[in-house]
Amino acid sequence: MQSSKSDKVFAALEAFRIELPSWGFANTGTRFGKFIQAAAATTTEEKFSDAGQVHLLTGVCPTVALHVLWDLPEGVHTADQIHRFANHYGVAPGSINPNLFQDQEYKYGSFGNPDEAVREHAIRHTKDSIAIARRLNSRDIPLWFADGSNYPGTANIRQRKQWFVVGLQEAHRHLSPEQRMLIEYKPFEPAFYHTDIADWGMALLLARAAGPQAKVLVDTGHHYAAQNIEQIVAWLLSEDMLGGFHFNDRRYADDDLTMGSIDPYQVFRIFHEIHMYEWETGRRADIAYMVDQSHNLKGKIEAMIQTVTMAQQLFAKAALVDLEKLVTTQHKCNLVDAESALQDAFATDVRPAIQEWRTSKGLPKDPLEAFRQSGYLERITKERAAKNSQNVSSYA
Ligand code: RM4
Ligand code: MN
Ligand code: MN
Repeated sequence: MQSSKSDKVFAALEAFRIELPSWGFANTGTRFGKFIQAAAATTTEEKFSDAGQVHLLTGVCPTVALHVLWDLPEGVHTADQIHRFANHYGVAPGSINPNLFQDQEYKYGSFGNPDEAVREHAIRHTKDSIAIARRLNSRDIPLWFADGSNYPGTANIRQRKQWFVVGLQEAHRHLSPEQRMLIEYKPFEPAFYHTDIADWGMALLLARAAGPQAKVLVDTGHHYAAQNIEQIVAWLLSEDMLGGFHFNDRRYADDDLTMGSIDPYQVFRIFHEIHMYEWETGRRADIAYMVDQSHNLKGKIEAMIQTVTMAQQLFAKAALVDLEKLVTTQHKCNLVDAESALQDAFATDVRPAIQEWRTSKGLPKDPLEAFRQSGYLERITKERAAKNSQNVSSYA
């Protein structure tokens, strides 16, 4: 690879960090049941330990996203313990995710529930989560709502929208100046007729209504199959409203598969829009890159290393687009050459340059191989097998 290209790859990798989800290391499944892995993390401490391994080997995952109900069951009282895990395992707490979907009272919604007491409960939990985030020096509070309805006529859509505005404004007032609220959207599931925040436009309107520290979170699995996600990204960037990503890949629905496993060109195109925005504006896009995946069949740590490696490759490839050429050819409507600017970058093998970068950082060239050699998996399998064998094997 020419040195100008490998310089670009190096610069891209220097700028790229990606957050791991604590829940990606635990036993998860589908609504039909869970497949138990003997090595899966059974406690928050084990999740930190596993995330720490991925960071140790890749060097680009310094933070781990936490889900309040699953990782901080005692709320803010668990914060000191989290600090200890962070120090011990070398990964800091990242985004703090309130859980507004699992309690029984959320059967008919959280912020959009017709029952005022439930709405208040949901808002309180969100404020508590903001307080936890403050204690943990976490900046971002992603909000994903399962709210919606299953049958036409059963929910007052406009009324619920208004309740969302009120709830989000109330929560926004509790943010510290440096904190952000990231509003996630999803068009279907668990609600199958209407979802209260179904798409990026709804999330954008609600974020604007909530206040200046609210931005939109794009979860790549939360779109209809043919949707042009990079266009959404470009629009959110131009509106200064793109707060972050939850990366995962999908073929049919919100499949939570490994990033880039089905359609790596889609992720490349998203990264290209970001690089192009930064190049044109001279401004660094302030975006939180996060993984939101659940690996039901693959080994969890291996799948996470694979994800991070793929993310680096696609981010680096996108940095190789010849933007001068692209802009000129776009201007002249030279379609074939403009398209080729993307295709040439995508076709470039950036793996050798990434390996060089890793070596320059004292990191293993091949993090997956290094993980397999490390003995970590064998150790945790022994330590956790008994605990995991007691785990529930079904949701029924
Ligand atoms: C949802 C959504 C949220 C995540 C939960 C676990 O589908 O993507 O971001 O917090 O799953
Ligand atoms: Mn998500
Ligand atoms: Mn999801």
